[in-house]
Amino acid sequence: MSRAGFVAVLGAPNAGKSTLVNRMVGTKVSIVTQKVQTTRFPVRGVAIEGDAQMVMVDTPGIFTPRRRLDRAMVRAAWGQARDADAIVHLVDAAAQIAVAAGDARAADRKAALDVASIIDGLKAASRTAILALNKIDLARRDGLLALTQSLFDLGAYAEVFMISAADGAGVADLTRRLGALMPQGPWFYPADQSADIPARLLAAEITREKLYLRVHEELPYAAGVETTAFEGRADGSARIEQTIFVERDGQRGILLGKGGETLKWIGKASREELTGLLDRPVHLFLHVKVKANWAEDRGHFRDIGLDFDV
Ligand SMILES: Nc1nc2c(ncn2[C@@H]2O[C@H](COP(=O)(O)OP(=O)(O)OP(=O)(O)O)[C@@H](O)[C@H]2O)c(=O)[nH]1
Ligand SMILES: [Mg+2]
Repeated sequence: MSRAGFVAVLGAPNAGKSTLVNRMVGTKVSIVTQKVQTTRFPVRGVAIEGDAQMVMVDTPGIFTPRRRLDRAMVRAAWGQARDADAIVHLVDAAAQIAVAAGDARAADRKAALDVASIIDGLKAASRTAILALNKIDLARRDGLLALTQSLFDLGAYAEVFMISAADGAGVADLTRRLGALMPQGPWFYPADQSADIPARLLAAEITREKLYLRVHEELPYAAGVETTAFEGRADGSARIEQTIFVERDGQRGILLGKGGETLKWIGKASREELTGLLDRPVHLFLHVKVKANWAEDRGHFRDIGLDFDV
């Protein structure tokens, strides 16, 4: 009898959720950057452990929302947790230890507040989760043990794993455990399928990743990417057109860069990765448009599967 189920990976922004899901799936299904709030909508990847198929659901980070988009992101993350057979609460252990030691950066302190609110949310929903302490490659052993104890004592977790999603340490143990938790039943996806994100959405995400890597401050959060055309050509290549929306004129200038070099860099990096992911030559055309309220556009929410009215 086979087993199959859904695993929601929850956590504060930047905890390493997308990195973990990509590693468990064995291929890149979700974009990763060093910036918070990279993932904007739940992304599914399929991991297999023995006779168990786990649909790994990468979720947007849970934080205190300000914009409509933030609210929809956080709501979507909790929605995935509600529907999952198992929940992994992924915590950046290095950030938590820095807070406990009193030498945290502002981002670490923010993450600690988000972790506390996630624990409250789990308890309010009467859900126990698996605690996965991530980034142990950056954490001191004594700090880790103290952190494990203090978090476990809060009563929201069934068990604890220590992992590094980046280098893979501990991930096999976690995967094995999750596999054993999946209910009996037929698999949801064919054995050779690892992702179910539509190609045009994946293409937009890859470009957004490159944008996050290249521009800073508020600009990444003020930008959205939409694939407007995606055609296979007779020679086997793909022709992709995308629009990057920004909110203000000045942001458009920064995104273009001197002589257009910033946009050129983003386009080249995205095209190169898409060529590998789609396994065919890619012609990528990027346009930048100023649209003050793109993040308030109902159609954009629909495209990325978020609920506009929350
Ligand atoms: N050193 C180290 N870095 C890690 C580890 N896991 C993830 N990272 C890094 O942490 C950063 C954030 O990783 P993501 O996977 O994008 O984090 P996320 O939780 O999906 O973030 P959001 O989508 O913004 O909520 C990236 O720079 C990763 O390379 C780890 O185990 N060790
Ligand atoms: Mg992510």
